[in-house]
Amino acid sequence: MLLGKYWKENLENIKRLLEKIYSDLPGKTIFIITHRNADPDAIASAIALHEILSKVKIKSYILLPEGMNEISKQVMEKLGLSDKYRYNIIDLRKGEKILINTDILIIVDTNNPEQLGLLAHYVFDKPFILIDHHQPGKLWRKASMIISDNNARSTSEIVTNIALLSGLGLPRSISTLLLSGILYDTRRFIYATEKTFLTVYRLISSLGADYLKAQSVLQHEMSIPERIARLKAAQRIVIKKINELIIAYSHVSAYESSCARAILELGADAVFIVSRHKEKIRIVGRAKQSFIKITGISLGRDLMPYLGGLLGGSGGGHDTAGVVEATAKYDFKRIINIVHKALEKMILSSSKQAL
Ligand SMILES: [Mn+2]
Repeated sequence: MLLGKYWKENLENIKRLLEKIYSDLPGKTIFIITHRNADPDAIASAIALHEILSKVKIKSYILLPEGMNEISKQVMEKLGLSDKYRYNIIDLRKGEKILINTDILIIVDTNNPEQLGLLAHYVFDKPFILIDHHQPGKLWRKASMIISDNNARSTSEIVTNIALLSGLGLPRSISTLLLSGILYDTRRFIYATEKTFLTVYRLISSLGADYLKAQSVLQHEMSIPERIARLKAAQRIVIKKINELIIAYSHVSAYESSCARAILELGADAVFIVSRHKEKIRIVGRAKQSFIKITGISLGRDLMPYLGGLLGGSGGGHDTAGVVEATAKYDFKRIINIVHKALEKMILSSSKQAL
């Protein structure tokens, strides 16, 4: 079998799971639980498992602590699944007592109870099966069965292999949903392993997943105001250079981070978007990874806190993304001069600079 060498390590576990499903679970009610704010990988894994269970007449419900995220809602809607699963998916905002009504839980795509939101303190009261691709976490110690896989980069891959091994098949839309889950967690295959591709091959050829559809349902659709903000930001760009680095400045009144991403995409090494929010000004900064490498300057650690001090506010963030909020007067030209001078000084005095 094509996947032979990869399946071996996990084959026995999946077989045990299927045996358990066939022998112990009929007649019982199962809750499938994902992490809070469920992403497409979590949702896809839960729904595919629900389908596999229902094929052998096992009743299950999907419990979502604090609902699903925006992209999951879009994926479900576009695959025409939102209505279909309306009665099987429980969006849990309160009422963790619901767990009393179950015999066994299946927890997917989660390694720590903290990620279960308001169910965190209740899951240990019931036996549970864990199906997950993350590093071993606190849930591992209490799980009555663990289906994991070092070569899987998403839970959807593991569930695909469960579906393949069960020989039960899946509806085309659910196979496509699983493929969206894999695409989402691997960031369109950036983090894929050799096994990911083999699993996807089987998901498409044996289970009928539609690759183009799985891609398109993940596509973020921008609203008209967001697109206009991006175009305006592009129109107002002020370009400056520090040696070989291109620094762009612009101003908009909303969608600052989306505008910043767009301008990086256009070719800037770093970008700063200035906006006014009532009495305050905000500067959203974004830089390419290469900018951090060349300059040794982290926006969140070095530049933004410094600018926050200069402008009478505060700043912070991560290496490539930072923000300053301050009470300074809104004057675009003056602000970009302050930012640029500070940046220039930092870059030119940075010991790591290799310009
Ligand atoms: Mn995942």
